[in-house]
Amino acid sequence: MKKDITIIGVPMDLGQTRRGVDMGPSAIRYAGIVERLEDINYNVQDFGDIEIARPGTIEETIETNLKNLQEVSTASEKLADTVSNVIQENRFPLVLGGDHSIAIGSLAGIAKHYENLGVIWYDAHGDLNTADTSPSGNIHGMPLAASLGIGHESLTGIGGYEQKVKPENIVIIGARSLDEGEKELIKERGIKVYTMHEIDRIGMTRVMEETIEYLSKKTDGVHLSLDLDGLDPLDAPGVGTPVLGGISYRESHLAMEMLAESQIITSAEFVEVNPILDERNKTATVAVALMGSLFGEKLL
Ligand code: B3U
Ligand code: MN
Ligand code: MN
Repeated sequence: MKKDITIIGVPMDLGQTRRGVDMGPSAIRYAGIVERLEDINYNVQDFGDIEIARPGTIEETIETNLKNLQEVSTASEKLADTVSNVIQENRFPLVLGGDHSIAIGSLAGIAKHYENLGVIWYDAHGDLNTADTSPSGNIHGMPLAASLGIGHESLTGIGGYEQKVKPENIVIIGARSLDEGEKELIKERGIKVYTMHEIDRIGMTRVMEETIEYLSKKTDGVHLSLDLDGLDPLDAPGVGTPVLGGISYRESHLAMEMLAESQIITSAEFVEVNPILDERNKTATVAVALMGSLFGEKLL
């Protein structure tokens, strides 16, 4: 069954320090996401953008090294409510970032609708930092930890509950830049990770077969959180923290096509598109093409 889709833009750039990622939702719309999905016969509604405060407009009352904590936390609550309403209406939420801190709000809104939500974290990074382990204080390096219930309470408590996802329901794909604290957390909690080493070694086909098998056995819904920096910077140059040696455009298409075939994905977000750092909107165009495949576009 094809669900109707609601697109939610989140022009968030407060989770990191490079300007421009707030224009991600516009760039993705400009690259034709609505038409692309309508062409494969979806009913698509564009909710528009969640309102994001400008830095410094919300008074910081909390003592912390986390940058823009209160703005990020306020926006996350709004996003959580919006996403939750979309699911309530029996529509598929497709969230467009914005930096990856928005996943805190997405997951807070989504997870309350599932007993056992699975998460595929497609990313060069683990995003498993906390205030204590973060080298940067940037909240976009923390959303997966926050969603596990680890970190500052202003991030872990979004939506009024702590643990959005269980460690055994997470699969990270594409990791190649993990901080020491993140590596420890991965081992300690037993989070499944396919680093670039495994992708090179066993190939994307097997990585996705295993991921789908692992998650479909024990979850009742799966959220895809796709950070464009999971891809190689040659294919997706418009991201804030590019890391060499990433997943190719072709491997990513294959991954999306296999997810489409499996029908396990129940919500998705595409984040970190930064048109200011991009080459002629290439990264947004790649994002749109991947969304096409995720929603079942066929080559033949
Ligand atoms: N792990 C580093 C860098 C980083 C995380 N996510 C992105 N970059 N995009 C940090 O700052 O937490
Ligand atoms: Mn990320
Ligand atoms: Mn990343």
